[in-house]
Amino acid sequence: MKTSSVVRAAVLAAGVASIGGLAQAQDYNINLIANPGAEEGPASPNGNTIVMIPNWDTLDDGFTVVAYGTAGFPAAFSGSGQKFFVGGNNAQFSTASQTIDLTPLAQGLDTGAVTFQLAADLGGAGNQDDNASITLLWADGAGNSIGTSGLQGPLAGERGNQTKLLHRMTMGTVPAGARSVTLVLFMARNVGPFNDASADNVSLVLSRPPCNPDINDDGVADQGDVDYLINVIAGGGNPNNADPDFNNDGVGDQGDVDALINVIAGGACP
Ligand SMILES: [Ca+2]
Ligand SMILES: [Ca+2]
Ligand SMILES: [Ca+2]
Ligand SMILES: [Ca+2]
Repeated sequence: MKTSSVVRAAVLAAGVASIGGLAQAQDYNINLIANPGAEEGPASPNGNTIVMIPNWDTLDDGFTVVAYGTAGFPAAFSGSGQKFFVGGNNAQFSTASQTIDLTPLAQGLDTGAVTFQLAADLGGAGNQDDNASITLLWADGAGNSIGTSGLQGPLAGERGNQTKLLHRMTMGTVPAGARSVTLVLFMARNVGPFNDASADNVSLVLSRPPCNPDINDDGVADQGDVDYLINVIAGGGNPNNADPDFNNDGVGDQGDVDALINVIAGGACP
């Protein structure tokens, strides 16, 4: 059949397209991964064919999507949706990845105080140790590696030799100066021709530490802080070296005063 060459061409086209359309991280506290649960795009009828997987960069290495309940594969569970990622046929190793541009969050990332939470449902089949793992590759503005983070899925023993996925989560600090992150979903086969490593609900969320409304550093958050901030924004002295960009939008202006007043009144951090 010529199907594989057609699919390969489509996958390569998708890979090229993704270079020009790098997804941008626009905010904290949201999942930065697109199509995180394999719900977009088609499913392979039996896992033996490769399908187009929207938003993921794939190689022609077997990595594919299967519907829950397909013979030999896990059953759906609460929150699973209808489909999941699987290692695929004749694949000792297979991968899919997404690279996210973190430039919009640069100001926060340069503080070195941004944290991440990486989570996914990861699994495999029966008593086989086929397993899924995730690696985060953090890079600076020049594309140089500045650190890695990882999440390992369960082996057969941890699954009780059942064909299913288990929730796995890890947290850490984003390396200061990060400007992009590549998430690599890595499927490893240990038994048989089929790579049964499975994954679903891939989530990468970045968070900032809580804001500090005590701008003037006198131990209380009150009108004095608002006055201090207004004075700094107006070009006045800043003896406490406070960051006037309270709402982290890149400029010090009335928006910061409004945000500070809101926080002091009991509102959420911007
Ligand atoms: Ca799913
Ligand atoms: Ca296998
Ligand atoms: Ca204060
Ligand atoms: Ca601001």
